[in-house]
Parts: sequence; C-alpha cells; structure tokens
Amino acid sequence: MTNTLYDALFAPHANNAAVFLTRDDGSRISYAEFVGRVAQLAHVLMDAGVKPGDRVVVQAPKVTDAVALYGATVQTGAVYLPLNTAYTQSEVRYFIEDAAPTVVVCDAANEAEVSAICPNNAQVMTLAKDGNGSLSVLANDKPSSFETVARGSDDLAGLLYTSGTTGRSKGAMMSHKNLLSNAQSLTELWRITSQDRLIHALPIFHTHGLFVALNTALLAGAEVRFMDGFDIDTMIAEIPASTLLMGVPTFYTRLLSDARLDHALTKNMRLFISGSAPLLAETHKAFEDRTGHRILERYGMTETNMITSNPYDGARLAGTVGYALPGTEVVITDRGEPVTTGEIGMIEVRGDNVFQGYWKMPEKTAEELRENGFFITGDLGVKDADGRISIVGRQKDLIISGGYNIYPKEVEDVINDIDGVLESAVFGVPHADFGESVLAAVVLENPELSTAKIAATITSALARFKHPRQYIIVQALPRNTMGKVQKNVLRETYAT
Ligand code: MLC
Ligand code: AMP
Repeated sequence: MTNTLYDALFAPHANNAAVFLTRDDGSRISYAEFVGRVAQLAHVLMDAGVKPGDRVVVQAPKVTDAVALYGATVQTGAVYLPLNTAYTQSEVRYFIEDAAPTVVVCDAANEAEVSAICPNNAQVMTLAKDGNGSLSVLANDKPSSFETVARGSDDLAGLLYTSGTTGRSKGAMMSHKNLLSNAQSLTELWRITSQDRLIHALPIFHTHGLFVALNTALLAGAEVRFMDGFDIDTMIAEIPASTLLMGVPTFYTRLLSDARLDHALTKNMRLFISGSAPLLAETHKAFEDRTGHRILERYGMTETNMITSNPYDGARLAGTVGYALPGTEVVITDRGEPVTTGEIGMIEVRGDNVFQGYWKMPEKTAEELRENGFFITGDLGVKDADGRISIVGRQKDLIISGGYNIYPKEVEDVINDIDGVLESAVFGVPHADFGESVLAAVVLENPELSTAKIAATITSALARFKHPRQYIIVQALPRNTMGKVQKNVLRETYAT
C-alpha cells in the first residue's frame, strides 16, 4: 500500500537505530522504536473507528506520543488536527463542531472539560506528561506493526485552523503533497542530514514546530532535542552539542539578552533559522556580532507552508526573507495584476506547497485562492530584480506576538458583546520580548463598567496570548473621513 507522507517520513526508519528524540529528562527514543510506537497508536485509532479522511483532534502536551500520534494519524489515512494548548473550552468547542472528529485527544488534566463539549460519536482519549494518558496506556498492548492505509498525494493529512480577519477560524486543508513537497525543498535547501541535531523548543501544534521542524528532521533522519518549551538555561546547555535551531524571533532576542551567548558557545552550530514573525535587522546584526552566525530568515504561512528562504550559501540579508523556494512561485500584485520590479504589492504564491482550500468554506477559499492556483497571502512585499523578497507590511489586520497570530476582530467581537461596551479597537504595539503586544481601546456605553470586568470576560473566552495587556478607555475611536477606524493612529499614540 502506498501512503505518500508515511512512506517518505516514517517507513524508511523502521530499522533505523539512530536516536530520533531526546527529551528534557535525558530519555531517548530511536527512530525504529518510534516507528513501532506510531504503529501501536495507529491500532488504537483504528479500533476507535478512525477511517481514511476522518479527523483526529489533538490538544495535548508536548510529549513523544503526541508526535507518534501525528504519525499514526497519517498511517491510518486520517487527518491530523492539532490545537494550541492555550485555547479555552469555548474556542475548542468551535473546532470540534466544525471539524466533526472521530477521535479527540486531550491532556488528561482536561478530560472532563473536553468530554463535556464532545458529541457522543467522538471518542475522547488522553495524553499525559507521565505517560499514563488513556491513549498511551491502550497503545502499550498493541502490536508494533500496522498495515499502512493507502493515501495519495492529494488526500488530506492535516487540518490546521488559522484565525481570520472575519473573526472565525478557518481550517486549512493540507494534502500529503503539500506537506511532503515543502519538507523536501527545505531539507535540501538547508542541507539537513542525519548528522544534524535540531534543538526543538517550539510548540508542535503549529506549522513551524510540527511541519517545518519535525517533517524535515524525519525526512533527513536527524536527531531532535525535544524540549518541553523554550527555556533559556536548557537552550544554552544544548547549543554546544547541537547543529541546528529553528525559532521565532523571540528565541533570538532572549538568547541575545543572555551573557552566555558568544562565539565559543555556538561554534558547533551549523545553522540558526528564524521565522513566523519579522526578525528585526538589529537582532540579525547583534546576533552576528555576538556569535559570528548570520541567522537565516524564512517566510511562510499555515496555508502555504514555507514560501521563501534566505539562501544557505549566498547572502543572508537582514530585513529580507530571501527567494521563493524551488517549485514555488511568488508574484507581487496590485489588484491582481503583477506590479513592476521594486514596487510594493500583495504577495501571492503558487506551488505544491499551497493548501487545498478552507474546510467547508468554499466562499472563503474562492476569496483567497485564485482559480489559477495563486494564494493571496495578505502580506505586502517587494521583489528585487534578482527575485529577493522583503515583507514591508500586512494588508490583513493581524498582530503577531511571540510568533502567535492574533486577529483583532476575534478579540473585538468578545469585547463588543459585553453589556456596557459601545465599541472597541484592538491593535498591536512594539514589545521587546514578543515583537508585538496586544492593546484594546474601548468606548463605553456604561461608564460604570470596569476594565476588570472586560478582562474577566476575555479570560473565559480566549487563550491567554490573545488577551489585551491593557484596556484604554477612550471617548471615541479615531476614524478617517470614510468612518474607518484608524488603527495606525492608535498604534502611534500608544506605542510607548
Ligand atoms: C506566552 N505568553 C504569550 C506568548 N507566549 N503572550 C503573548 N504572546 C505569546 N507568544 C504569555 C504566557 O501565557 C504568560 O502569561 C506570559 O505570556 C509570559 O509567558 P512566558 O513564560 O514568558 O512565555 P513562554 O512560555 O516562554 O513563551 C514564549 C514563546 C512562545 C515565545 C517561547 O510564545 C512560543 O513558543 N512561541 C512560538 C509560537 C509558534 O510556534 N509560532 C509558529 C506559528 S506557524 P501570564 O499569564 O504569565 O501573563 C506560522 C507559520 C510560519 O506562523 O511561518 O512559521
Ligand atoms: P500563520 O497564519 O500563523 O501561519 O502566520 C503566517 C503569517 O506570519 C504570515 O502571513 C506573515 O504575516 C507572518 N510571517 C511568517 N514568517 C514571517 C517572516 N519571516 N517575516 C515576517 N512575517 C512573517
């Protein structure tokens, strides 16, 4: 049976004795053991009634079995749907209703909360840091081989939700080909091999930590130092024995604020990669001054996987995101028409990396994915004569904080629904650690309403990283002559 993604990422390691993951407690799992674990979990999924094309929702801690569950979902021909562990019950409810999964895997600590929002036909299983989640326990008795379910390159392997400017999250449908083609391009471009040791401190519920980092490591057979999360001391301790780091800009600013970062510490490192948010030119320069390494910045999106990358051998220029990946076309457009070289416009992208559309949202798909295959990113950029791309802004109203996306509309909707609020505007201001931070300007109908009450409502509705760090009560929102709220004015006024 052929299964495009499984055959490329997992099957080749069935007899590979090399280390795949090393965890914070020093324990390790080899590639061969991991492939066996994937099979055990695949048996559990199949016993739970998972069929090809079914969705497996996963909101789980960063444990080895969560990675094995990704493999198992692919091996059973199902669709992996990871969720941010910070999402609240009301956020998770929407994803479960929208995706109608057969199996929902959650943290053992949240089992009651998640079960309460699952329909009867979805089976809830758990993962836990101590290995005693029900999914792990069930898998322990299963055979360590499983007959892989056939899947072709256009079949779905992943469904990743991304918030939208309309406030409702959209499920980006990723095919086997979308994921594999991107992993192949990146592995080749960044020269990832079985000799590499990747420091993995990202979460595994987003494209960056899941597909960019793990798919490339699996394809190359690299070792992964699988950290629970970003921790500066562990990072500093692991750098001398590693060769590769993939991080968001916050990783690099945090490393720079540690006096232990220097040439000697990083001399074994081959490559530092940054993405998911803009890397400031000053961070790029300071990092080179301190370590001699020029960070390689790349650009991507959930819907498209990675789009561009600075070169491995050529100049890695601060403030640019490099060239379109092999097999990926990037055009800069103005109202759909290509602009002349050097002009600013909308970044559009086409290639095997581009998703299949939004889950059950044909109108949204048609708005953003053109019939000719180009996806409209919402990012504004400029292309040099030699094809090098720089991102200069965003047309979409989006805040990126520490690599997490926050769509203001989603937060504004919750604030505006509170009794006593007339309207609000949520916007981003510069933040030394997270790049951007969220603020809210609120116009009250009821002057008695406290910001504490607003904050409490937000807390029960939205994940912590989306919360405004400050609520500013204003008499009116600044508007232009067309009546549109001027967020640039708010950003400038409250920048400090
Ligand atoms: C944590 N907090 C955040 C936050 N992360 N708030 C805003 N933005 C964030 N990114 C909150 C915590 O809940 C906590 O709240 C407080 O801020 C301080 O937490 P911390 O301990 O300092 O944060 P930490 O756990 O160290 O996390 C920071 C981080 C993490 C940068 C390591 O956010 C992270 O791993 N970001 C990576 C996100 C990512 O993978 N993005 C890729 C998306 S894919 P309290 O309650 O204490 O106030 C994509 C496509 C592409 O974009 O191109 O890659
Ligand atoms: P997401 O929807 O989480 O996949 O986030 C994708 C968005 O992150 C892109 O549309 C960009 O706005 C932003 N992004 C990713 N990489 C970079 C980068 N290197 N520089 C600037 N913005 C980036």
